[in-house]
Amino acid sequence: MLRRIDASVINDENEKLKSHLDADYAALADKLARDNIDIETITAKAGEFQVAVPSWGTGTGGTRFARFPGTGEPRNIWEKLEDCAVINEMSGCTDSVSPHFPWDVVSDFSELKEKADAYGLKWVSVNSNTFQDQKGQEYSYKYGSLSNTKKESRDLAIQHNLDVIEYGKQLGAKSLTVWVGDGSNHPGQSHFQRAFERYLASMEEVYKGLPDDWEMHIEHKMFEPAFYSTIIQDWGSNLLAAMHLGPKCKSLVDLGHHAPNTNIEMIVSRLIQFKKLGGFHFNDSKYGDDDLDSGSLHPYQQFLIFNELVDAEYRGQEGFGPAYMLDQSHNVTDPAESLINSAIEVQRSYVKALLVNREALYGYQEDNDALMASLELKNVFNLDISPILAMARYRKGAPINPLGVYRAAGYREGMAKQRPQDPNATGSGIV
Ligand SMILES: [Mn+2]
Repeated sequence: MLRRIDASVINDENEKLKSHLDADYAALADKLARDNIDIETITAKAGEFQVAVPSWGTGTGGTRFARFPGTGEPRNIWEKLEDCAVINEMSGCTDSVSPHFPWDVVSDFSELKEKADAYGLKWVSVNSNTFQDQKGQEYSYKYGSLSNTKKESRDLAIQHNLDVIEYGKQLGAKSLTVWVGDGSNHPGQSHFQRAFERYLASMEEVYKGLPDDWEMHIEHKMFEPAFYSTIIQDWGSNLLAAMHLGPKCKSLVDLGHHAPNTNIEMIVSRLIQFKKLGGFHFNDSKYGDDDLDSGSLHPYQQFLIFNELVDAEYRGQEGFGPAYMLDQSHNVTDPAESLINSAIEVQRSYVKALLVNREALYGYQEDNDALMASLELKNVFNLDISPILAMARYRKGAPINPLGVYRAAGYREGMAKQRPQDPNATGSGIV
């Protein structure tokens, strides 16, 4: 397999840390064994866990005030793919890439697929972009895309989504993620029901273009760019749209797209129950933002979400199989470092959720023993399971200390030389 960072760099660094890892792993194995948990079963599941990287996340993001580009940033999808390969080599748990169109359009998709294959990367959910006008676009999205009052703009947005499906078919993707910024900034500006009717009618046309084995995922977002109302503002509108459109349409949960203090894990449970959970965009949020690194602020919330996901897995819930993806914007860090770290934090939440004694928890719930139920979750959350994650990586040839190896390899410094800044580069976006 084609590599971006030489395996010998990883092996040399791993050699220095292996004896410490062995000791920590053995201690954790003993501790878990006291609760009748076999660490090897958990480590094997940790090794199977994967979360996709968004192509646009490999570039430095920005705000509506300014963007401060980093050095050695990828300038096109080929270079984004290179960085995604590095992120996978370091994290050992990001074997797929989610592209965004038209940013990532190429003239020959088979060539792009071949390149990804060589790196051992798959393409997952394809994303459409009708939240900005493209150069020379005949009908504007200024007042909306799929819900625009003008048919010409709606038709353009529909056709773009159908084009994105065609790109995805060539890459081997199996789902389309649709997020639109359509909404209003003034009370009275938009007729809520008519706008939603137009959106649904447009989405029906997109739905018709889905191959039989594809899914369409709708992403909701509370606000921004519209600041008064947004067409798919919350999970309620999202679910209504997904139910209206049909069984191949499901809801996607972006952790940063809810009002502060929203009980996201309960929303996840509801979507699981009604077979409408399509996938996730993982990130973290403090105020109204949706772009902080996963688990950087609310690791317990992320764990509680995975508690619901692992519970569904444990119960063998019908129709359950969400797609996991990161969606962040990196303004003050090296995007590759943030994505490596975030992927591992998401994996950490998954692994911790595996350690919950489900039958004991169900028992506490039946007995209305609120404190013991709560402690069943909290005690697991408080465990440091880092040795499991590090061992899972080590066994697949990834680093025990990913960020240490990434820095030791001097990847970004090398890219700064190879990739001089292109003032016309496109590709970083906040979704
Ligand atoms: Mn998102």
